[in-house]
Formats: sequence, structure tokens, C-alpha cells
Amino acid sequence: METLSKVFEDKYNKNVKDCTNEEIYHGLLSWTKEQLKGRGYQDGKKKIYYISAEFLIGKLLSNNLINLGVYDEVAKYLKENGKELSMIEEIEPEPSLGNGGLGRLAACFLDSIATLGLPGEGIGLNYHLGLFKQEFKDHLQFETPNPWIEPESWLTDAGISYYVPFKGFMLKSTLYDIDVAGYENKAIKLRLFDIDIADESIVGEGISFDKKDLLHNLTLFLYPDDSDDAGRKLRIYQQYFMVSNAAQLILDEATAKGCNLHDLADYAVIQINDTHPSMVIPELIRLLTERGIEFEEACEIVSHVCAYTNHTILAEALEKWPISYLEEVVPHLMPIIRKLDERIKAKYTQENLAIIDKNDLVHMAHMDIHYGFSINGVASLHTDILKETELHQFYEIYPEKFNNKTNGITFRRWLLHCNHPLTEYITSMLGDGFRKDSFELDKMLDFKGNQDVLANILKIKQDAKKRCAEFIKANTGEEINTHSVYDIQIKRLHEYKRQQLNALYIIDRYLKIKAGEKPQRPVTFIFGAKAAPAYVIAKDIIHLILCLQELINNDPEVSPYMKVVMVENYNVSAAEKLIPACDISEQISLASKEASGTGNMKFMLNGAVTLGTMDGANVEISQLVGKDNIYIFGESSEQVINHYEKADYCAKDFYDKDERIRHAVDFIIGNELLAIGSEEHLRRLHHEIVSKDWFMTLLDFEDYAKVKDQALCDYGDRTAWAEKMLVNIAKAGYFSSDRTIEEYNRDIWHLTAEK
Ligand code: 475
Repeated sequence: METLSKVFEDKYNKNVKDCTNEEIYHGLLSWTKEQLKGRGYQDGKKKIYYISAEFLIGKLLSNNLINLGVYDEVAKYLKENGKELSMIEEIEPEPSLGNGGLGRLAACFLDSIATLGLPGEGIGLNYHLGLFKQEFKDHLQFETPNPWIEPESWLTDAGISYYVPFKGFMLKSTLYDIDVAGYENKAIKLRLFDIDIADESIVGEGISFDKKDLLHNLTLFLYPDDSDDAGRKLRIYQQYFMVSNAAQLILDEATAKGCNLHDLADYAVIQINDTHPSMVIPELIRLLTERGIEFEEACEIVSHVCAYTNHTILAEALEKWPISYLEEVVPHLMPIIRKLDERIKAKYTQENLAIIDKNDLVHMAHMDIHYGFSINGVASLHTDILKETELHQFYEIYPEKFNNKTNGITFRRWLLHCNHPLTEYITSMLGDGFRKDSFELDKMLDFKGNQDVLANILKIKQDAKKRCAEFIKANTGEEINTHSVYDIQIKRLHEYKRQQLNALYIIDRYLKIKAGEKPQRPVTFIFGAKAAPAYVIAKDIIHLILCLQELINNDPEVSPYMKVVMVENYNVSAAEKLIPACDISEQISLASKEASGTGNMKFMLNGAVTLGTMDGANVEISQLVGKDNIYIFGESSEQVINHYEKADYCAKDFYDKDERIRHAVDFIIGNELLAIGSEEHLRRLHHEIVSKDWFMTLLDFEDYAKVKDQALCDYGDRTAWAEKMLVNIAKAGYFSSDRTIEEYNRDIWHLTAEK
């Protein structure tokens, strides 16, 4: 720790003992950056370029210390000097450069690419403002800007720029790198393109600003939607800026290594993370032809370089750009896209295979599938649905391109960093092999009948619940009972994820208590979710939950049995505090709609038991842990798909027929809530649920309530519950992103690992 002490002396002319936490944070930041550089980078002839509009990296300090193998040493050194590393972590601003699952997955993947010693880079945009900060006022969500870049940050100017052509003007980029350490291995780079002239001062009240100025402020904002493509035209500017820079960088790096462009596929493989980077295909073709390669050959080359990952089947999230928009922003790409489309139309007459449809919309995913060599879904069920339904027409002509890559999470952040006590306990049982080979967790099963082990697991959970209660108190002002069951649903607010189903259960339980039916044990229902600013119903659901929080927590007759808390500004840092404390993990999307989910994996790894539908990766979780260690409810994806095909689901029928459902739904517009909340929001939500309910909340209500009651009852047998916890932890090994990345490499990238 000598070099670290010296940093404080050189920087502040002080001993670490006399530094403020801010000074220590900044001292640690510059010291850690130096250590990362000293590690060196993975390199090799062929490299993976993971292009993504989002990298939801979260705070980096502790993770870097863990991956550099110095966390314990640094924590000890600080402690000896009267400082707490956990307090210093709080100083770091969170880089929220993503919306949710897709962006967080990209961040986990970088950790695993580096850890496995694969040569690779992430390429994206350096948003100056991360996803908006959420504030609650009058039980409503408000959005405010979320800056994260300080004069000293994790960014390093790479000294690289390119010119990016738009219609009528050029923009010059600047490249910033963030080093991502592998766990006890070399680093890789996250490369974020920016423009010099971005001007944060144009942001006014809330997060609004003059859109005309955006051309000179392309990298100011991350678009705050999840599975939605609002703010459409402006996104095209950002996307093209990202991929044109990426394509120029990739060609430069390849040529520097001796590539003659004809053999580009020996030097580069590009993973296109959802369709946001899809314009990299025509852009690479454009640049290759500019450098003297014939169009036909350029198509061939690019088709051996690009692979596409699909993250959602929600129709509104599948990007389709009007030709007129593309003509307005990137007219030089349109002739290429038209030619790509003509080549397909010459071969296949089927309308649903076309890149450009009858309405002059460019289907980005279709371009990826025709001109990429691989297409993957992110969980086994999701890939099956792509093959059988959503992209069936493509599967018929290119069966060999389709493959599944079930998502994963990095255990360095989601266990080692967020849950030190559990990590240490597992280490005491199994040694530390599981940190690099997650499947070793399986050995925990040998302890299934061991009462001491089960008691220890319960104790670790109880301590985590205490720490979490402090966080909740600080965040929401609410006191919660640390001996209540913690039932947690944290994820973006979306109707298909069905936070409203959870809310209806809460209402039903409240009504029972009011009617004198006292439940066996107290439950705390914990939510965390941001809604896209323009997503009206999602905001109405937040309003409902916040009104329920106010009503229930302040009712002395009810609050001993249940409380509701909605954490404000849910983000990666909040997730790290909530997940270790969870008893019941709510994964209740309408079957077929959640491509995978990754929160489900984080919860099980930390010893929560899943309450979920047979959707996304829940299906694989249930196969791994067995039916005694998970609570499954609701209609299957097949049944749901069938309802959509036949259009035979009618929410009103459930409402009319079932008194229990009707009472819960009508409570939304009852006097109790109207006295607290806004009539407009509550009425709109009530109307939506009764007359539309596109994601079939009422269909699954009864089964959900039944199975959830069962889980709450089973919780009472502490030993049996601890066994369920143990099995969930033991079986989580499959969901390490190291396993996922090994599969990407084995089946798609074919890179040689450096050891
Ligand atoms: C899925 N985001 C999860 C996760 O694979 C899955 C879309 C458009 C614009 C901005 N953001 C998006 C997503 O589509 C997204 O986050 N999808 C999620 O990807 C990782 O685990 O089921 O919903």
C-alpha cells in the first residue's frame, strides 16, 4: 500500500488519515487507474467488438479493486487509518449508461470477456447524462438530469478521432476509454465515442431541451426508453455516430495488424447488441467499397464478420426506420440499404423477409439476419419463440444461423462485491475455486442436510436484511420490520413485467386484513422501477404503488402485517443493496414476453427463492432447482401465444365473473386511494386494466395469489426454506456470464484466449 499512501501525499500533501472521504475516493481512483494500466491488455490477431448503445457499468471502484485482487488489502489499509471503504464507495457517482437488462448484460459481458482472457472491446457512446434521476413528488415520478462525469473520472482520452458524415455536415469524434479489469487477469477496454462540442448547459428544467441543438449535443443523453423507440429520429443520429466511429476504428485496428480487408473476418467479429448498432452493416460495406473492394465482395466480407443478438419480441421495440428519416440523416447509406434489399428480393419474394417493406420502413433486424452469420436469443424459451413464431420465416431459410445463448451475470459484482458475508461463507465451505469456475457452487449441495450450514445461511440473510432496512430508511424514510418476509420486485416499469399484478395482490391482502383476516406473518413488499418519461400507464402504476405505500404504512391496523416501499431512483447501486436481502424474488412477466431476465439470476445467487411464470430464464432456473425450490404460477407461453392468436382474452370477463378480482381492481378508484392520489391517474389505470389489460394481469391473478400465499406459508418452516435457499445458490453456477461468454466464443466468435 506504499504506492497508495504516496498518492495522497503527492496529491494532497496529506497523510491518508487526514484526508476527507472525497479526497480518498479521488486518490483511489487515480491509483486504481494506474494499476489497471500496469495490468496490460488482452490482444490477439482476432478480436470481438461488442457494439452496444448501452453499457450499464455501475460504480467501478470496488469492482476494479476486487478484480485487481487488492480489495481486502485496500479495505484493511483504510481501516487501519480510520476510514471505511464502504463509505468511500458512496462518493462515486454511478455511470448509468443504460436503461436496464440489455445495458447491464453488456457490462457483465465485458467483465467476463476480460476474465476469460479473450481479446475484445466494447464500443459505445459516452453519454454525459446517464439515465434520468427519478424523484417522487405527490406520489408521482419526476425526471431530472443525471450527470456522472467529473473532472477526474474513469475515462481516459485515447487520442483517437474520426470524422462522421451526416447529411450536409461532418462531426468529429473523440474517443474515451474505460479500462475493464478481468478477474485476476489483464484488462480490456470499453471505448466510448464522444464529440468535443457537447454542451451540458443546454439542459433546462427537468430533462427537456431544445431538440434543434441536439445535432451538436449527440452524446448528451441516453434515450430513456426500454423496449420502446420513442424520440425516433434523434436516435438515428446517435446510432450512426456510434457505428461509423466503430467501423472506422475496427478497420484501422485490423489493417494495423496486417489485414488486407479481404480477410477482415480473420481479424474482427462484431456482436450487434439488439438492432441499435445495425447500421454498422451498411457502414462497413460503404467503407470497404470506398477502399476499393467491389460491392458484392464487401457484402460477403461483412456477412462473415457480423453477428446479431435479439433481446426482445415486443413488437414496439423492433426497430423499423422510415426511409424518409434515413434519407434525412444518412442519405449516403440509403443506396447501400436499397441494394441489400434488392439482393434479398431477387432471391425471396415473401414480403415478411424483405428489409424494406411496402410502407417504406427499413426493418433493422431483417438486415442483421440476412447479412450476419449468427442470430441468437438470450434464453432457451426466447430462442425457441424466435424460431417458431416471431422470426419463423428466417429460421426456415437460415436454420444454421440460429442459436441460443442463455444470459448470465458476473459473479464478481453480483456476489463477491454485493454480498461479502455470503462470499466469505461459501469460501469457508468450498475454497475459492467457485470465483473462477462458478459450477463449483454445485458442491454446496453436499451440505443440504447440514443444520449448521442452514442456520448460517439464514443468519447471513438476516444480517443482509438489517443492512437493507437501513438503506430503505435512508432512501424512503420508511421503517421496515427486519423480521418480515422481504418480497422484492425490482426492474424497469413495464406492463408486461406486471408490477400491477403484484399491486393487486397487495390490495387483496389489505382488504382481507381490513375484513379481520390476519395473516400469519408480516411481509414487506419492496419495489424499485423507473418508467420511461413518456410511458403513461407505467407512470400510473408507479402512482398506484406510491399511494398504496402511503395508505398501508400509515394504517396501524394493517402495517404490523404488511408494508409497501418503493425505492426512489432504482439503479445498479440500489440493486446491490436490495438483492442480498431478498427472500422472495418476483419474476412475474406474462409468459412469452420476458426474453430472459437477469435479475432473476442475481436473486437466486444470493439465496432468494423465485416466484415466477414459466418465462425467459425462469424456465431454466426451474429446471435446475426443481419444482420444490421455486414457485411457478400462471399460463404457459404456448397458452398465452394462443390467446393472442385467437384474440380470445377479455379482461372484463374476469372482472365481471370474479368478485375477488373485481374488489381488488375497483379499490384503485375507491375512496381510500382517491383521498391520497390523483383521480386522473388512478381512473386511467383502472380503465386500462378492466377494458384492455394487454398483458393479461387478470388471467393469472388467481393462480398468482394462491402460489404466493403458499410461498409465504412455506417460509415459516425455516429449515425447509433454508434448504431451498441453498439449492438456489448451488444451482446458480450455470448463470455466470463466464459460461455465457464461453458459449459465445465457442459457437460464434472463435477467439483464442490468452492465459
Ligand atoms: C430483456 N432494452 C430482458 C435483457 O438480454 C433480457 C430496447 C430498446 C431501447 C432501449 N432499451 C431496450 C431492451 O430491449 C432490454 O433491456 N431487453 C432486455 O434484455 C438482456 O434479460 O429479458 O427485456
